Amino acid sequence: AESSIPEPQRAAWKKNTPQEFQTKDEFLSEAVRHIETTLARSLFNCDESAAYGGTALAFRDRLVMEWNKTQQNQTTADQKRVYYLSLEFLMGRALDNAMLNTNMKGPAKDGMGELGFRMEDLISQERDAALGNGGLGRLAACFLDSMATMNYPAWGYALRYKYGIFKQEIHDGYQVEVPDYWLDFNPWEFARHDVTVNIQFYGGVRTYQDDNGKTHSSWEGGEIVEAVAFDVPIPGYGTATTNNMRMWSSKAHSGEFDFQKFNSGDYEGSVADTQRAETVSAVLYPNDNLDRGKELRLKQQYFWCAASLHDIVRRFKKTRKPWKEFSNNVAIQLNDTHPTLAIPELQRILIDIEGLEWSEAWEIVQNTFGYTNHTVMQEALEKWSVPLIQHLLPRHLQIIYDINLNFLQYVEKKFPKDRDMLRRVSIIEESEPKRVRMAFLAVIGSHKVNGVAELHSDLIKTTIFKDFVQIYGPDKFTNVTNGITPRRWLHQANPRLSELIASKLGGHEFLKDLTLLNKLENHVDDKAFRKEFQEIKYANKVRLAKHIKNTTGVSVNPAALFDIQVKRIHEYKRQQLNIFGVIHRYLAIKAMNAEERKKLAPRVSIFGGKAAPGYWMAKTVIHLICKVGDVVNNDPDVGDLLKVIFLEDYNVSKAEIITPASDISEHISTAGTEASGTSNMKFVLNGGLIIGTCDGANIEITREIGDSNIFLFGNLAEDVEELRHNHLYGKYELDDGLRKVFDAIQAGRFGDANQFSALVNGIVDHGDYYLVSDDFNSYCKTHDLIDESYKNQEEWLTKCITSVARMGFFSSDRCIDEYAEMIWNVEPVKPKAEQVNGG
Ligand code: BZD
Repeated sequence: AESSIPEPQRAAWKKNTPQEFQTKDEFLSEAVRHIETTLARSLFNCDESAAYGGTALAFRDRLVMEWNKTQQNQTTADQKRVYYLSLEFLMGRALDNAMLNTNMKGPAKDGMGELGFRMEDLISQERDAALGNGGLGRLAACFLDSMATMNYPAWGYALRYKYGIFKQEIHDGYQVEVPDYWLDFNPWEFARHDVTVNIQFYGGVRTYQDDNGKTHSSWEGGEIVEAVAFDVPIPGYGTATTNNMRMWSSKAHSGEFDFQKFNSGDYEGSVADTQRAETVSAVLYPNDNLDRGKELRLKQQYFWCAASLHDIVRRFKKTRKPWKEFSNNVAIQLNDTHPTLAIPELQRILIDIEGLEWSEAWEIVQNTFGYTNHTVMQEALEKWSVPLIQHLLPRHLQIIYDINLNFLQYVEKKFPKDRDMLRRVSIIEESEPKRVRMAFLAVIGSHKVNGVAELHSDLIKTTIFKDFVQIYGPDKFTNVTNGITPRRWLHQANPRLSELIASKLGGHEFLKDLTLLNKLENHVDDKAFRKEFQEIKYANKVRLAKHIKNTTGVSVNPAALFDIQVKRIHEYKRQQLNIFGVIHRYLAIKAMNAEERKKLAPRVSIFGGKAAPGYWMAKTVIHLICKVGDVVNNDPDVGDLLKVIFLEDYNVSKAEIITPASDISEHISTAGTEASGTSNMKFVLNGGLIIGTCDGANIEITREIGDSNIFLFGNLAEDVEELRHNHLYGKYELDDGLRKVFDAIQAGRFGDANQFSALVNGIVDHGDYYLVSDDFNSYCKTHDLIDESYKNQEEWLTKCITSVARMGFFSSDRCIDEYAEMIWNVEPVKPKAEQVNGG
């Protein structure tokens, strides 16, 4: 505590605490100092990148001071902390977020203006921190923002990939992957070379008896890789709380390389070892919703779990509390099954190292962990091969087997003689080779399991975890519907809309309590407000049109209806349904006379998203979109009536430009496959409408905004199984409209038809697993309805405004409060009065 430090030291420290800035000049003196000294640039060679650097460093100083105080304050408060373990954090850029959350963008903007720079240009100098694939990683980032904003004592634990998700380039209509080396200038991280953990791999287990005849196990031998901590400050909005995200980076154990090998003449061997160690945190696996079972991925998972747990346990031991207090001090949330090895690892620490009894340790483990599931799709469920775990983590495999044994004995008692139940719920799948079902291990090792939207949370209880509901009762399973941070996804991405709302609601409180948006409904008939709302949408579309022109060369009309689908390319998300619908529309336009064409609302169909490098079908979909674009965009018959755009390299910072510019966005997964979706929430919050299936959070969005404000179509989740069955037994007919689309593709109207045969055959001959044909007619009709609605601009605008007003539920602040209360049992820690209150 502070009182233990002698007064003169305290005074000296206080006197020399770095200056905070409130004004333009105070900001400039900090920024310019950094440009001159930290970056070694002068007035004569200060370009945009240096100006960005100076601004970032000036703000970083601010964050660091609050960060230090927050950590000190949270330690003294001695309350339960939350640790959010996620293999992905899709943070995007940090500068604008830092300026807005500290409420000091104004002085910075004015200051940099004086140096001759526009703040938007500086902001776009920053590279995205793209340590994630899609929704799962972005959810983790939104949660960090919410936890800091609401003063929860929380840390994120991450892996510091040297290469984030690849950069996507489109060459001649094909995706090309380029490595994303993002670390050459990253002012937001602090290397903690003094915070390291040695992580063990391979080796074997030695069993021995102590003097009392008790048996012990010890994991010995193998190789060591060192984990080094890198910390990133996470500022809350309008609060001094600044939390920590700790990223682990791998390096060779004994310094640069193995000096023993070096000294014995094996120089190359020592270099190879070094590189092998660094490989562990080298690259983010670019698959979303697919498990490929690669050894290096398992190494990453263990490396990061073990380092994080070691850190958490070390922090707990400093409190000198007894072990039974552990879960009153620590809540660990598992973001999907990727961190599930943390469960046997904590059990190992407690029994092998700390000497607790099995059952005492196991109770601590179960009380500590919560597990969030993000998918029910079989191909995405992690199952690690037993021989692989045996080889890499021999002691953990034993512990997993012991967990399973205890669990199966418990089940056997509850359901005597149900052999099939035991086979079904066993952590070990009796395949060749045997495999460890990580989701089952996560359920068994946690006290709560949650899905991410109501439908999804119901589905996990009736499908993949059905037996576990019988075993543990329904209370172990719960729902926390996803949300998004309104700071980044409204205030930062759409500043004009944020200001307009603030002007109507009398301030920015809605950014901290999004339910206040409901007051906007009182203004839905206010002429001036409506006009301004509409103008903002138009301006956002102009901005996106410029980006489209700059990156693709295609001119699009900002007055056209912007129809957007941006997300990872996946068959279950059905970008193929969208592009087939676009072709259908194109064929219809071609068949129209001039009179009919005049009546049609002009459209721009915009796609964006990455395909996993090995996902051939997804790459084919990108190719088709590009080829359709080439034909449609150059067809003089069509003109402005239809444009088809594929935006390269969709990522968080591009989403900030794209999201505010939509009229309609597409969330059209096969019912029952999209766990929640979060971009659906972002689009509606930014005054766009959506077309969607009855899937994931679309259902709850409909409940909140009203079914007249959303365009729903397609079959329901409950009917999917039967429809799939019908396809397999030939009890269906290909939709007529879709047949015409396929005819056009097969006639070569979009280039070599062979290129697209797998896409067509998957539907015609191979069971149409994602039910594109079944939903096609209803999809196209719903788009016709959209055309009709868009013609009545006043009614459309009313729908948009009403929807924004009703989106309060989807703030990630609400999610975090639900997790805190139902799963973590943690309370906020108020920042100390002496901390500066941003916002
Ligand atoms: O998680 C997504 C779901 O598909 C969305 O429906 C949901 O909204 C979000 C947040 O809950 N899942 C992913 O993004 N999953 C992955 O990216 C992923 C990555 C690696 C391995 C498995 C899945």
